This record gives sequence, structure tokens and C-alpha cells, in this order.
Amino acid sequence: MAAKRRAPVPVVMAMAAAAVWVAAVMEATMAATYTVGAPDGLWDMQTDYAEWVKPRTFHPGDKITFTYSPELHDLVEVTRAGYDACSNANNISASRTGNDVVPLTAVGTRYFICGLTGHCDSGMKIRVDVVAAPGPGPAAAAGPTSSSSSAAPSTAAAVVAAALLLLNLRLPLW
Ligand SMILES: [Cu+2]
Repeated sequence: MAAKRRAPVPVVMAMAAAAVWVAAVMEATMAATYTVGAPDGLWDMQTDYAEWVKPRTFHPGDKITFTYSPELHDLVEVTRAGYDACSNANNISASRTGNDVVPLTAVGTRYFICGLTGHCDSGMKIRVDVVAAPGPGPAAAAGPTSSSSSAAPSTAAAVVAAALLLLNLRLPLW
């Protein structure tokens, strides 16, 4: 039945669109959003951020959200030097919405502090290492963390490949 070679063009296009849609959904579910400090804390004076980042692995495409009361805190992205010195004098960016979403766009280390006097010195500072997502193969399963974002591109590619295969065979999907 795979030899039935008369799928009308609209069906083929619908299937291609479905493949793209599936791939997009896969990508969306693979990229993770983390609320800084959650679930036990938030962006506050109590959370130990070194402990918070330890079991987590951040990849490009992930996002981190800083949730806090803007009356009490703010968010300043700083350089390594600013982080070490708790200084926001040469900040990279600053925001104070109380719900600041920061996309982790690339591999590298990001530094954030609270800019209010004394807060960074009291521990309100976080360093986030963004590392490349593992490639295809066993390495993806061997990681110590359970980050759901591993192997996103390769999985999405596999879905597209499978969808294209189905498309080629013209199996009756619906
Ligand atoms: Cu603060």
C-alpha cells in the first residue's frame, strides 16, 4: 500500500506543515525556563544561589526568570569583575519589573546581582554557566542532571526526518 502514489498536493503540504509544527513543539518543550531560586526560594536575600545552580545545567535557548518584589530588589547583569566586587557601576543591563525574563542565548557565563545596597554582599548574586547542549548519542543520556533540554536539535531533526519519511511513503495518517 506504500506504492499508492497519488497523494494530492494539499495532503502532502499539510503533512509537511505538520512535520514543521511537530518540530517546533519539540523545540519549545526542550528549551527550559527556570525560575531563579525556585522552588524553595526566589530572587531574595535568603536563597543560596551557588547551591541552586549546582544541580542544574543551562543550555542556549533556556531562559531564567527572576521573580521578586520590585520594592525590595532589582536585577543587574554585571561582568565577572562586577560580580566579584558586588559593583553595578559598569553594569551590562538593569531591570526592575519583579518578573525579569533573561534568555540565555549563547554559551558562556552570565553574572547577576541585586543592585540595592548591601544585598549582593549578603549573597544576592548568581553566576550562571551556559554550556552547549550535548550532541546526539549516548552522551545525552549520561549527563548527571535531568535537564529536559538535552539533545533538542537532534531530536527535532529526527522528528522531521521521520515525518519526511512518512510523507515519502504516503502512509494514511488520518
Ligand atoms: Cu535585593
